[in-house]
Amino acid sequence: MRTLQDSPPHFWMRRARLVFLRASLLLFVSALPGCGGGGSSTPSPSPTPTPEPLGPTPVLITPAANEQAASDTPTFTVRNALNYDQGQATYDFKVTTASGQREIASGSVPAGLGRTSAIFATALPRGMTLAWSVVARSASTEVASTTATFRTVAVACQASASPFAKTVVDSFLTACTIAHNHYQDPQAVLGPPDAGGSGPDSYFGFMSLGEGGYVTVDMQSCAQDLPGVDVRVYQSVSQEPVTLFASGSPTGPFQEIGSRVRCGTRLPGTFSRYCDFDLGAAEVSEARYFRIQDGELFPCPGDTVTEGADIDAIEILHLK
Ligand SMILES: [Ca+2]
Ligand SMILES: [Ca+2]
Repeated sequence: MRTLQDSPPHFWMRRARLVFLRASLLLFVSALPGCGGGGSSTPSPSPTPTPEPLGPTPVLITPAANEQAASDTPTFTVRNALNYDQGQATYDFKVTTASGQREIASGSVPAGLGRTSAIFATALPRGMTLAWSVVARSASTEVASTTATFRTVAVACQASASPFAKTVVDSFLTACTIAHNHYQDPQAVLGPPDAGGSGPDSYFGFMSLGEGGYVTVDMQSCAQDLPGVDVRVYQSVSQEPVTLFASGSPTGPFQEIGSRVRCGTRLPGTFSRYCDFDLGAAEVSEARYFRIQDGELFPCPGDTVTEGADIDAIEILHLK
C-alpha cells in the first residue's frame, strides 16, 4: 500500500524534466559572415549587388511566406531596417508554432550589412507549419517585422495498412525501475494490443515504464492531424496516465502532444485501457515517431512490479 510518507515532492522532479525538455529546444543562432554583402571571404561569381534601400522595419525574405523549407536548418534572412544596419543593431529571430502560442526556437545575431541572416543550430520539427519574425534592436529603440508562416520539411511516411508501431527507436528505464519492475521488454509495445494475464507475475504483452521511463517507436506510416483524436495509446494495469511526444524524425525534436493523460477507457474484449491524443493540440500536421513517457510519476521503488504506465500498443487513428 502507498502511504503518505511515500509521496514525494513530485514538483521538482517534474520541473527538472520540463527544464530538460526546454533546454533541448534551446537554439543558438549564428551570424552568417558575408550575408548581405559584407565581410565575406567566400568567392562569389555574382557582381556586387546594388545596395537595397532600407525601410522603416525589417522585411522577411527567406523562408518566403507559405514556402516549404528545403532543410531542417533553413537560413532565415531579413532585409535590415533603416538605422538598424551593420554596427547599429542586433536582430532577434523567433520561430513559433503557426498560432504563435509556443516558441520553437529563438536567438540573436548582430546585424549584417543590408541583410541579416541566421541559422538555428538544431533542427526544426518536420511536418509543421511555423511562424517567424524578427525584432531589430539598437541601443535605445527597436522595430519589429511582420510575421510569416512557412512549412517545415515533410515527414518521410511509408505506406502501410497497419496502424500500429513497427519498431522500437529507443527506450529508457531508470536503474531503480530496472531493479523493481518485472515487465521491461520494449518490443512488447509493438503491434496490436495483445496484453493479458494476471498480476503480479503472470502478465504479458506490455512494458512498464516506471517514473521517468519512456519508449520511442517508429510507426513507419504517419499519423495526420484530422478533426478529433489522431493517436491512441493502450495502457494495461490500472488507469495510469501517459505523456505523448511526436516527431517527424527519429532524432527529434519531439513535440509534446498531451501531458499525463489518464488511460481509462476500455474497448470490449481488450485487456488494456486506452487514452487518445490530438496532434492538433500541438499544431503538428503529421508525425511518424512517437515517444510514450510515463505520466504516473510515482517514485521508485513503488509498491508493485508494474510501477508507472504499462504500455501495450500505439495505434494511428488517422493514417496518412
Ligand atoms: Ca486531430
Ligand atoms: Ca503489446
